[in-house]
Amino acid sequence: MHKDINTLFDNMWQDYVAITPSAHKVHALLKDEENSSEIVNDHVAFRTFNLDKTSLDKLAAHFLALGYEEKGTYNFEAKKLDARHFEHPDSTQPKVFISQLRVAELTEQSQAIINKLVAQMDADAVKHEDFLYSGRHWELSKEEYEILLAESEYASWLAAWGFRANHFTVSVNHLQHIDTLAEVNTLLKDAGFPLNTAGGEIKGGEAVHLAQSSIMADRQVVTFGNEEKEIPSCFYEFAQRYAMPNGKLYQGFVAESADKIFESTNSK
Ligand code: OOG
Ligand code: NI
Repeated sequence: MHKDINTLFDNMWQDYVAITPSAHKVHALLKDEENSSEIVNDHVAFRTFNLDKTSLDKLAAHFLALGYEEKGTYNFEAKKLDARHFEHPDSTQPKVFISQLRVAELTEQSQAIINKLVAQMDADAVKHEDFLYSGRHWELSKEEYEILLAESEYASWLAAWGFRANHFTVSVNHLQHIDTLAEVNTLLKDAGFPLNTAGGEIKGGEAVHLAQSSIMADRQVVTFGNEEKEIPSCFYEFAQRYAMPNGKLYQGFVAESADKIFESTNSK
């Protein structure tokens, strides 16, 4: 059981920045612009396989135990994913987006690889306090990685990186000196960070009550057996939320935009 939300998110952040040096650099850039040390996190996202040992429900249990509630469900037909998002009654806490790959919809070859990976996990690993920042629980060869990559970028990312936040998200609403997501994007581009341009630099907008952008994932060298390969790790996202007709800020996600945010871990 997690002691508290802050400790959990601190641990997830440490694990994330260790393989996402750009997140530290973007933090420094924004803190400089803002003359402030506080950057508010809008949400984190997790990826998993929809198998018994690793299901979305089992990841979600960690957040439900901390008082989070399920709020929205999403389906990504082409990417073969289901997702849900969770909010805490204390709206200052970050939201959580968890997706899962519908493994049975992949080719027999990819299914066999994924089943072999998950078979190496302890049955109750998913319940451990450190699971949400525990990374990979299996041996994976470069060949297996490449077979998965050819069929599903998502499957290959998850096989290589395992269980950890795949992004944190700057809440643009909470920035004091920067008003819009477009301004954030200009700052990022001027500083040399490559934006994810799938579906445009800004995904969504005021009409859907959520505008999002992200930088492409950093690249890190990963060990596969006795081989090494540089592959995409994690990325940083930026979100601006707008009020709904009832005056409240929209707290959900937008499937069409999310579909493109997933591509921040593509190799290009
Ligand atoms: C999640 C992508 C969706 C969002 O904010 O729409 C998402 C992922 O890349 O795993 O986080
Ligand atoms: Ni996101």
